[in-house]
Amino acid sequence: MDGGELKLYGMWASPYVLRVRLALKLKGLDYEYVEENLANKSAALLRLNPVHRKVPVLLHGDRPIAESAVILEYIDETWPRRFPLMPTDPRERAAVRFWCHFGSDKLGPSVMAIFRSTGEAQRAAVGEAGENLKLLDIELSEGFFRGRKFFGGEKLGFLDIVLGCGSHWFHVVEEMVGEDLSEDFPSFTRWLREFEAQPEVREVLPPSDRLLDYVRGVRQCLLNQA
Ligand SMILES: N[C@@H](CCC(=O)N[C@@H](CS)C(=O)NCC(=O)O)C(=O)O
Repeated sequence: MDGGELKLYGMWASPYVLRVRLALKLKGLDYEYVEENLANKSAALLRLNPVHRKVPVLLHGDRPIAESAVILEYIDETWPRRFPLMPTDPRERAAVRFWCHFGSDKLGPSVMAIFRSTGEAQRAAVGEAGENLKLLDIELSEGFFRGRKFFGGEKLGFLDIVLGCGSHWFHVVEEMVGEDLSEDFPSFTRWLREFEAQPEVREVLPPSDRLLDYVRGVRQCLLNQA
């Protein structure tokens, strides 16, 4: 492997770790996987990511890289000819980066707020997450990426990985609020179905019942802390 062996420090339910696993899978790169206990982080993780102390961390030879979007860019730039993830056109790259930021600054936090709340506050959080999801739905049907199967075109691309690896939590939200939300977001739902049907995605996604149990446990901890 160019520049040394790859080792990924992760946690099975983390959507950020999933991004890296999917990118490595699409690129056909082998790596050693180290499952972290986030309640008792290893000395190696704390040494490799002293700033954020979070997973994922990718170790390439003796070089640690942290922050999932940074890791994806690193992987794509280091192995550019295997399944390219970032488009080459500057306008399209800007659109990809814009919606990546939207995912981490607006959509993700609004979905997390659903898990942290109950009753009236939870209904408000579902409303806000719904508004954000509608923006993404409109982008898919009318925006820069309209008419495409994936954000990346006919194949998965950088933005599909970034948004898709958190989007399977959509089903967890549906389960939690007890509603089928697919009709409210038709373009998003179509894209998500295509994403989840990809063989590489199916290989890395955790089973939804295991994820649901995990989210219920995390939600209980968050509510106990509130
Ligand atoms: N912005 C980071 C977020 C990573 C993140 O939040 N990781 C969580 C797991 S999903 C974590 O390691 N949490 C441990 C902690 O907060 O102590 C990225 O994109 O990699």
